[in-house]
Amino acid sequence: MLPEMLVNARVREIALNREEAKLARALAGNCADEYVAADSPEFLAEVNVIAQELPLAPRRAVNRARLDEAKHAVLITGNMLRDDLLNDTPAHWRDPQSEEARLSGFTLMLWAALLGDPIGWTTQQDGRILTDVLPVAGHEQTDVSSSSRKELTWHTEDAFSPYRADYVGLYCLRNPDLTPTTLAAADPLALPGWARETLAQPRFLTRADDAHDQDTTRPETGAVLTGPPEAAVLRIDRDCTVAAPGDEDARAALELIFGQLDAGLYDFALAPGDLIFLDNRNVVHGRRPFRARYDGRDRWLRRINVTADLRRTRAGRRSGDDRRIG
Ligand SMILES: O=C(O)CCC(=O)C(=O)O
Ligand SMILES: [Fe+2]
Repeated sequence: MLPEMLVNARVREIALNREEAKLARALAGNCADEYVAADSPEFLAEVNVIAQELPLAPRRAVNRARLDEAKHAVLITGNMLRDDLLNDTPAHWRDPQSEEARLSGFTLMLWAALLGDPIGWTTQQDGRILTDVLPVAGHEQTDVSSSSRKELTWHTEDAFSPYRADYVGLYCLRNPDLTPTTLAAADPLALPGWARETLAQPRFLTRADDAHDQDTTRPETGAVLTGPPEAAVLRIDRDCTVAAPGDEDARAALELIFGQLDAGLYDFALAPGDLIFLDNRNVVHGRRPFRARYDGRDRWLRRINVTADLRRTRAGRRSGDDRRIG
């Protein structure tokens, strides 16, 4: 992360020193030796305990950030990566990966375990918990994370679901053009009172975005802006959220919050070794367009969804309330 890109004080940066980065890498390496995969059930059953062996100072800092209800993101910089061992950026997220990429998955899981538990979707990237964000040939103009030429429009991750993640973790392995991720938070007090009240009521429909297999999904009804003004909670997708049919006030209020988030969208470029946990309650996020090269050096992020309350997530799945959670 370049210092001049620290554009928003609400992104809480934790810079690892060399010693801390070495310790974290060694811990991830031990895990990679012992467990078959970073998202294997055996590792997931242990990761919250093992993560307590991460260095103390950054672990404390993550915990302070966790308790900050108004943060936009937690950023951990200085993670040790060996680009020379990564091999080519895969052409597709299904392709096999290098040992170094496998190790990076453990690194991401370990830091994530300080914020909650990872979850995946049976309808996304073949049900994987640890997913990859990389450009795929033929997807350039689509609305999924493997797009490139088209802006990935801002969204709450999986806004359609009451069981969406509390954090989206992105670990940057490569970003040759420093293509920015985008973020925006709401400012409820800058909206008229009637709009604030309308947005807090279940008068909006959000369909699942195209990253999900569409056959099992249905639109969900909900509010789009709730909680106290100083820590407002968003549930909104620029492309997938609409007002309930015939509800003119809801439509007008939605236009206002769309406009506010459009205007407030700011860039945040991840550099290799940066690991960011976007607060999926407080901010929407997206990605600026870029030109993929397909030369093995393309932008590559590893991604996980993290829930702060796994019991609630599991209860939702058991009740059949949400069949998409894996
Ligand atoms: O590529 C990025 O920076 C963000 C992609 C994104 O929205 C996601 O992976 O959920
Ligand atoms: Fe996203």
